[in-house]
Amino acid sequence: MLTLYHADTAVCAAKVRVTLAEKGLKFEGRLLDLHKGDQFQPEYRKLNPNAVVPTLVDGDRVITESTIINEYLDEIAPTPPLRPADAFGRARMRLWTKREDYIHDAINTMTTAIVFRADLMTKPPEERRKRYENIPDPNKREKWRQLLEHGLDSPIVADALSRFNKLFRDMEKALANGPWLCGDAFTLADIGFISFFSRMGAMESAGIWRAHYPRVADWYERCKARPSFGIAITGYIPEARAAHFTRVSAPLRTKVEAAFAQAMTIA
Ligand SMILES: N[C@@H](CCC(=O)N[C@@H](CS)C(=O)NCC(=O)O)C(=O)O
Repeated sequence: MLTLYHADTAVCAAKVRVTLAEKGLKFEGRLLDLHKGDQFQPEYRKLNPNAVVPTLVDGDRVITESTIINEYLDEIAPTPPLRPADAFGRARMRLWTKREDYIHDAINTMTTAIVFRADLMTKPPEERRKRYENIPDPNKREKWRQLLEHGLDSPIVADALSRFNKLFRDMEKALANGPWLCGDAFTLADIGFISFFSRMGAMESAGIWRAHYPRVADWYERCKARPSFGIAITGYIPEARAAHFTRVSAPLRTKVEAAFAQAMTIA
């Protein structure tokens, strides 16, 4: 039996749920509340020393890192295949999946600057500090501190938007050759980015690709049309949370779009 430690709206956990849904694999879910700090509990950190989700447990085997978990799932349950059959195809796919952590960091930047910041600025400074002071990685901790202080005006945000622009530009080029990032077949390369787009959409920021990258916009519509999108992504986002994301993000939409346009000029 597969057990997945995950969180409802966490984009990295959603990446793995999409793979599980595409393969029709059953799993036992253990939901963590990241806002309450379940990820920092010593029992969980024995499984995942980085104090993040997801973690997959397969019998007595513990696997961390969503990109690696996705390849593991494709190996233990090869049908339908989510990797190209040939070595060169898999190498090309991994050029996409290798970028996932780098782009995830940008997603985390935007979510922290837009939503987490709005949530935490209403709380006393000690409570705000508590949200990030247990993060094991000192760079990540410092990033949180700066984003809570400066929000969208932080240079970390400009860097995140520039990462998106480069990704969209490369995707736009690749999608001239077929409906999916590796051509005709839907693969782990596509899966790796879907929940990131969903998060940006939930933060009212879909305009940053819709306005400039039409093939990317069509690709995302195709991803949303797959049953796995509803099962693994929207099916886990509580309505109140989605409404909260919209409420907090809508007033910042123009600012995000202007900052993205600026990032396009320097990328
Ligand atoms: N590279 C890791 C990143 C995992 C990650 O950062 N997960 C986030 C949620 S998407 C998390 O658990 N954050 C914990 C926190 O916010 O303290 C992966 O792909 O599994």
